[in-house]
Parts: sequence; structure tokens; C-alpha cells
Amino acid sequence: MGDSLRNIANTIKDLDSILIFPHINMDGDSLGASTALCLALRSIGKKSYVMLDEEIPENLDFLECGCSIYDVDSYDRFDLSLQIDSSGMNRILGREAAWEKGKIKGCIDHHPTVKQDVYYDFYLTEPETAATGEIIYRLIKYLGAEITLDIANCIFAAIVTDTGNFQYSNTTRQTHEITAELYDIKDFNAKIVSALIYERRSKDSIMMEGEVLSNLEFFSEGKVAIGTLTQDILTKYGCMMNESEGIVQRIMTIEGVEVGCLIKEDDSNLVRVSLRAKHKANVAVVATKFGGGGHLRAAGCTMYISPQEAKKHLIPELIQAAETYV
Ligand SMILES: [Mn+2]
Repeated sequence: MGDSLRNIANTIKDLDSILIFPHINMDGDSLGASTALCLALRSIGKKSYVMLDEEIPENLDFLECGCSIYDVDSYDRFDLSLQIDSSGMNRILGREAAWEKGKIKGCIDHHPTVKQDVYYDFYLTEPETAATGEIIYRLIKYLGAEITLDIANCIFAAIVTDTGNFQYSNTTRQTHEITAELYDIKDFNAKIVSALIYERRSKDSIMMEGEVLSNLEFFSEGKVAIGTLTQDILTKYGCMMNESEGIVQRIMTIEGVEVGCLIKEDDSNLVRVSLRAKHKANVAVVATKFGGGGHLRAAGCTMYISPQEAKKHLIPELIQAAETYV
């Protein structure tokens, strides 16, 4: 949907400076895709940065590659502000002023809908593509830039994190084909990248996860599983909220669970809800009902209530989702 990738590449080729915006609560795909593109743009003589407002999660620190910038006050204008892996102003919160520095605006995404609250001179969204990193890989090819080891690592990280190590139903032939091409890059080692992402967890974070999993609640004959991560639990184990990455996926490994839900208490009266479906249920519908969105089998929303109240609202919707297969 939207503009063609080839046209976007041609547009970018004519520009000199590009400021890239991954989404808030950055993940491996948004940061990996953003950095990969930034490095590729620099290699063909462009000025480019990845504009951030938050700290990079520790397990993604290797995706920084000298690209990130937190303050662009010294720059008057950029030719392009480019949003990656999301659309809409509420996905680049805290960076609105930087966004306005772009003479033109663009968006490259793989979420099903492009938010209409911001004007894009060009946009492309590919809902069938598992990771925005795949789109960026193809864009880099169109730009004529070389896939370096750093770029390969970023693309691989984007793909493995957004496909759950190729386990999610979004994984396609293209996902594997692009991944296969990465193996041709000199010194590329998938195991090293995977270990950086997945094998650097603290003992405390494992114990925190254990506590959430020990207190799961099940509904609809075990088809719905709900976990709750409160600030109290985080404090008890000295953990940060971003260490909850992976808990909802762990919930999905339980036999019989079709719909998984993790309610994360971010602040008093602010919870972030992660939703997953295994084979058939549509959790995007549930997320949308509460003002969020996402993919069919992986979605989320933010609710301005307590975890207990959020659970009360979510339970009937999740049961319905688990019983209504699509
Ligand atoms: Mn993504």
C-alpha cells in the first residue's frame, strides 16, 4: 500500500540529509531497521541519524552503531524526516520538534494501517511483511548501498525479533530468503547476534519472569492466559519494564493457550497490554477496542486504569477472541 519502494529509493537518492525515527518503546525491528538504513545512507554520502528520545534496551545496545542522536538543536533542517516501523505522531512522542525539521516527511512500515494524523509526502506499508527490516533490506539494495556486516547484523536482529526466531505466523519465504542472503556477508554469524539479543539476561530478570508466570490466570478452559507485571514485582527484583520482553511469548508456549495477555503496570493508572494469539484468534480487534492496534496475532494497547480494572475489561474480550476464530 502506498508508494513503491523503488520510487521511495529514487526520492531518497536525491536528498542529502535524512533523520530516521524508530517508534517509542523501540524494539529490535524498529531500531535494527533504522540503524541499517542510517548506515547504508551514510555509505552513499548522505548525512543521517537515528533520532531517539529513550535509552536503548541493553540487549539491543549493539544496534546503535554510532547512529543515534538525542538532540538535533544544532541542525536547522533535514531534507527528510522518516518514520520507521510505525506511523502517527503518538509513536514518535517526545521527538515532535525534531520531526518538524524534515522538509519532507515519509513513512516505511509493516503495520496494517497508516495513521492519518500526520501528513506524509510518501509512505509504504506492507502488512504481509514480517519485519520492517525486510523492507529496509530491499530499500538498501535499491539505493545501491553495500550490505556491510553491521547492516547485516541489524537486519538479522530486526527479523529474528519480529518473527520470534522465525516461529510467528508472519514468517514468509521472503523472510528466509533475505536471512539466507545475510549468510553471504563476510564474518556474519547468526549465533553471535542471537546470543547478544537473547543470552544476556540477568538472574533477577529471570526470577521476575518466574513470579509473573507462577501467577498466571486462565480462562475459557485454558485458552486464555493472563499475566500481570506490577511495579511492586519490578521493584522486588530490581528490574526495568523493558526486561519483560519475552514474557508474553513464554505464555504462548503453554499447550492449549490460544490467546495470551500480559498486563504491565507502567505507572499508577497506566497499563500497557501485550496481546498474542497462537493460530486463529484475532487480538488486533481487542487492542483496537481499547484504543491500541497491531497485527492479527500480536497487538497491544495502553489503558489509563489500574491493572485490576484493565483485567476486568479485558477478560470478556479475550474470551470472545479465543472463541471466535478467524
Ligand atoms: Mn516491526
